[in-house]
Amino acid sequence: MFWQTTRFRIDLGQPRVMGIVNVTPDSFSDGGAHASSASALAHCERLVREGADILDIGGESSRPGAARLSASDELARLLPVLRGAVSLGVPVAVDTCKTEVMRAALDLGADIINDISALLAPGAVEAIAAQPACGVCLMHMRGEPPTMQECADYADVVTEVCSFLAARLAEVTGRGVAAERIVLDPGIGFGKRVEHNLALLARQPELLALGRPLLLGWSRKSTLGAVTGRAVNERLAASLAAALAAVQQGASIVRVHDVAPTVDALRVWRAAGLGARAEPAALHNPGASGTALNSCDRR
Ligand code: 9MG
Repeated sequence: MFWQTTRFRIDLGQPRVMGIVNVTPDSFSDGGAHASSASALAHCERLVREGADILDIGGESSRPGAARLSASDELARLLPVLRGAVSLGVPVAVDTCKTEVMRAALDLGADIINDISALLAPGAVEAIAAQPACGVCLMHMRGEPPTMQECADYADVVTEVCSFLAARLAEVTGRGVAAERIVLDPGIGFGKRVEHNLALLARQPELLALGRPLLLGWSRKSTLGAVTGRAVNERLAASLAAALAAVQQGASIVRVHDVAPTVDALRVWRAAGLGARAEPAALHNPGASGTALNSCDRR
């Protein structure tokens, strides 16, 4: 199973670690520690040294209650960091919901668009379809960050998230984006309460049945605080446990702040032989298997 992105065809035969780089003064979990371009780029370099397979750079905070930013302010934060990050030898994702930001990031060489609103903004699907190969992550979110926790009501959260992601996958592929460019994400914490997030973990195989690889972001999230009673800066152990549980439940990519410890945890998981995966029939890609590229090989 592969994830096709602009410059890299990422082999998902083993779980991949996506390192988070927030270029935001109001990020929920790192307090805006990387708000200047130089320190954000230094953080990118550090995450790559620690073993990140993919970088995810964001200029607008998506924490519950976060204020929205204009596209020009988001670009002013993002582009100087992206310019440097694309030369670090790993695929670079840009976390944005704005079509204008997607276009500019792709023009500058971004490999992946990570969109917490699943390309629902006007023109977003067209911006992705206009590119021959960029990757995209379609995430489920109920409402929008400023108010999303007020929308956390579901009859059956897993069924509703599956239906939403299936519909977005059908829409985006129907408009010309190859399925092998797309991964799906249930959006832990985005308009969901503790019990919803835990149900999504317990029933993650239902999401896998959508036939695309899953990206999961549990790192430092409030559900982990609710379960452990720990503050955001004390959630490393809980984040590692959640990442491993997500991978054990079939996740292909984990989006994390703490790259080095996650890489170590996954090494132990693989050494124990737990990493061998049968390829689900729905995920088999005969075209990709013929090319036999190694992990994250450049195209
Ligand atoms: C930007 N961002 C914050 N949390 C996220 C998550 O869980 N998944 C994805 N894809 N992006 C996220």
